[in-house]
Parts: sequence; C-alpha cells; structure tokens
Amino acid sequence: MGDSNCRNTVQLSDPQLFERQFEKIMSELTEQDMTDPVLADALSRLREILLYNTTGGKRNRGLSVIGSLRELVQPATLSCEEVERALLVGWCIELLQSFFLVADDIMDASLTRRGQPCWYKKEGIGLDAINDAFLLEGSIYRLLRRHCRGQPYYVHLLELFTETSFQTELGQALDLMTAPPNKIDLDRFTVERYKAIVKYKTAFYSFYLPVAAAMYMAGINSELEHNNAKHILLEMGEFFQIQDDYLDCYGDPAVTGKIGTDIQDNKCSWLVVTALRILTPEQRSELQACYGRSDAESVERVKALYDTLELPIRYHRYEEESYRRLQGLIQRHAQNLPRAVFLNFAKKIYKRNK
Ligand code: DMA
Ligand code: MG
Ligand code: MG
Ligand code: MG
Repeated sequence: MGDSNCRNTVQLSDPQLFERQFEKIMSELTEQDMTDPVLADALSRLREILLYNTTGGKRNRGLSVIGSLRELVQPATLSCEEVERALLVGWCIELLQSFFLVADDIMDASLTRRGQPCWYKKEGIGLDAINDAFLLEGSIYRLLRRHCRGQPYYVHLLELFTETSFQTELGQALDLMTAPPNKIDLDRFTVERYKAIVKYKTAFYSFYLPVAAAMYMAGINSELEHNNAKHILLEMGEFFQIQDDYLDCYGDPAVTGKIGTDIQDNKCSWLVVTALRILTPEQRSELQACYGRSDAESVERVKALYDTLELPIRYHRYEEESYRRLQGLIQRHAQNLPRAVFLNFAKKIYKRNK
C-alpha cells in the first residue's frame, strides 16, 4: 500500500477503495499472517468465513471512519497511508459487526441475513459458527496490530474496540435476559429497559465507535469532545435500533435481507413497548396470549394487533420527531466538532428501509 500504488487509485471513491481493500485484507489474514503449513485448513476456513459474513452489508459503519476523518482534518493534508489506515479501521468495524451478527443469529434463532441463510444455518456449520465468530473478532486485532502499531493512537484504538465490544456484549445480555423463551411477562418490557438494551447492544458499536475511531486518528483525544460526540451518536443509535425493530415486523425481507424473529423470540422491541403504552386491557390479554410464540397464527395475531394500534403511523411520527430532536442535539453538542460528521451519518439512516 505504498505511495505509488496510491497515486494510481486516487481517482477512486472511498467506497471503491474500501471494496478493493477486502482482497488484500483476506490475503493478509489467511496467507501472510500465519505461515505454519499445518494451519492451511484452518486458514482456508477463515477465508470462507470472511467471504460469507463480511460481504453484502450496507457498509455504513465501515465507511464512516474515513468519512468522519475527512471532516475532522483538512482532506488535502491526508496522506495516502492515512486514508488506507482509515479504510482498514473501517474494515475492523465491519469485522466486529460480522462477529456480533454470526453470534446474534444463533442466539435469536434467525434464518436469513443479508439475503442468504445465516452462517450457522449452512449445511455442516451449525454451532461451529461460535468459533467462527471468535475468529472474526480475533482478526480485528491482528489487522490493527499490523497496520496501526506504530501510530500514536494505537492504544486508544485498542481500548476503544475492547471497551465497545464489552458494552455490546452487556447489551446483548440485557436483550437476551429480557426475552426468556416461554416466559412471557409483559411487565418486563419497560421504556427504561428498552433504552438500556439498545444503547448498549447497538448504539455504542454502530455509531460512537466509528466516529470515535476517526477522532483518535485525527488526534482528538479530549474526553470532553468525545463526550459531546457520544451524546449525539448514542441518540442516533437509539433511533437506528428503533428502525431495526420496526423493520423486523414491517420491513420487506427482500430489501432488509433478513426475516424478522422479534415476536417469536419474545423480544423487548420498540413495537411491543409502544403497544403496551396504549393498549386496552382486552388487547393486553390478546398480546399476553400470543407474544413470544413461534406458531404462525400467534405471530399473525400480534401483527394484527400492531396494525390495529396503528404502530406504522406512530413509528413514522416518531421518526420525524426524532430527526428534529437530533438536529437540536447536533446544534448544541457539536460546537467544536464539524456538524457534517453527524449530519452525514443522520442522512444515511433516516427514512431507511434496509
Ligand atoms: C442486534 O440486535 C445487535 C447486535 C449486537 C448484533 P438484533 O438482534 O435486533 O439485530 P438483527 O435484527 O440484525 O438480528
Ligand atoms: Mg438478531
Ligand atoms: Mg439480537
Ligand atoms: Mg432486529
């Protein structure tokens, strides 16, 4: 990835450069990094895992590292190596995402992801996917070490990735504990619990992580600046998960690439939390009778109840409100940070259907 290579690629857009890096990353991880010949089979397995699980996504998280960095420093001052490293750190976030999703799909008993069967559902994979998830996670730290070890922000990035992973895992723990199979207790689904789940399971890794990584790479280490950014980004992350919950029931699987399982899984979803605030005692008994069950009829009854309660209309109203609230937060909290960092991100997620 030297300078001469860079001059040839200077015409390419960030998304194009990002895609181009994938082959190189795969070969680093599976050919150059571990050279003991007895590992050949394991490394070809890792190649398969990477190919299957880190492609086909929207790349929002991965691309926002370079996107944010371009707002945080004068773009003309970025060297080719710095651009390459920002793309690489973006790939590390995509790997973190793949690691969480492979495990999440097992725990949520999901069927499809990104328009194909979940990895653990593939013939011959099954619960071996647990170790595959660990391999995806481990790949992050090999790449960071190889590419960022000499950088002044290396330790910041390491701490950021490990801390964010732990927060996500705590969020997943809350998500799972609040949704025990066959123990339907609608009282568990409070707004407070909902907010805690989504902040930890989604907002830190999807929103704060990419921007914080770019901030460290730009030399912005101040806790105050990080807290300002966090304030806005966690709010955005909460809304993003609300969209995910809405799309779980109302999205088109041909577009989202995944078939929803939240109703069957007894999940503390925005839809059920919102329904609980407005339903009548009769509707509550109906929900109690059919939530968290996997038979098609029960699922349909929950969906019919959601329709009766006009949850799609309420969701779209909430989306407008949330967008306005976020604009206000950006005005108030992005005093020293360029607003474009947040506005670019907001543009990508509002009104999304996938
Ligand atoms: C996703 O929550 C959270 C993580 C950490 C992967 P989810 O189960 O609602 O995600 P999805 O709808 O993509 O399965
Ligand atoms: Mg899931
Ligand atoms: Mg989940
Ligand atoms: Mg979901």
